[in-house]
Formats: sequence, C-alpha cells, structure tokens
Amino acid sequence: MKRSGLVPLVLMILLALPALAAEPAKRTVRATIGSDGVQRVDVLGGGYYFDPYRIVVKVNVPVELSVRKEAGMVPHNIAVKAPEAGIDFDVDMAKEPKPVRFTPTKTGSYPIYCDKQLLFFASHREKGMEGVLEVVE
Ligand SMILES: [Cu+2]
Repeated sequence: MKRSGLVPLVLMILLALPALAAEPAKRTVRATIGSDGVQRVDVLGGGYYFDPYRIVVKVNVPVELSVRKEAGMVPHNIAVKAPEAGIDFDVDMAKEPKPVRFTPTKTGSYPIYCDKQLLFFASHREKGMEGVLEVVE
C-alpha cells in the first residue's frame, strides 16, 4: 500500500510547476506629468520581466524613466530603438535608480527589451524580458 500515496504527491507537484514558472503580472502604467512638465515612470527589470510591462506616455512631452534592476548578480539593460520617434537608448541597469530621458515625437507602439545573453543561452528578451512603450496623443 506504499504506492497509494505517491499518485496524489506526483499530481500535486505537476500542478505546482506552472505556478513556479509564472511571470509577474503584466501591468500597464500611464506616465504622470509632473509640475515641471516631465512625465515620469519607475521601471524595475529582472529575470525575466519589466515591471510595468506596458508604459503609456504622451507624444511631444519629455519623459524621464527611473530604471533599476532587482538584486542579484545577473546583469540587465533596458533598450528602446525607435530613432524615427525620437527614442533611442540602451542603458545598463543597476540596483540604484538611473534616469533615462527622451521626448517621443511620434505615436505608436515600440518594443522595450533587455538584450543581455549568457554565452549560447537564450537572450533575456527571448526569455520574456520585454515590454511595450506606447506613445499616444
Ligand atoms: Cu536582462
């Protein structure tokens, strides 16, 4: 009768696996415009996500993202390559917040990503470390 307890145990482990692999909730944050006319958003990066996932900003208004990474040895960066929209940066993130400044000049959706990669392993972006910068009227 030893085996009878094994099936529920295996089932419990199988049911728990997806929860362990779950990403943090994909939040959307709309930038708040300060009294100085700058729209600001705090961004946290880690293995393998950006929080918020989706950042909404107004076109033709200066943006300042305050970016930092979670604790740990794994390096992360944050990049948006959309020079046609006035957005072109690639910044290494640290545990201390760093400002990233730009002024979006064109509405649209632009990918945010981390392009770090260890040797031949999948890049962080491939592992899900990406987000969306949405520039609206
Ligand atoms: Cu990364």
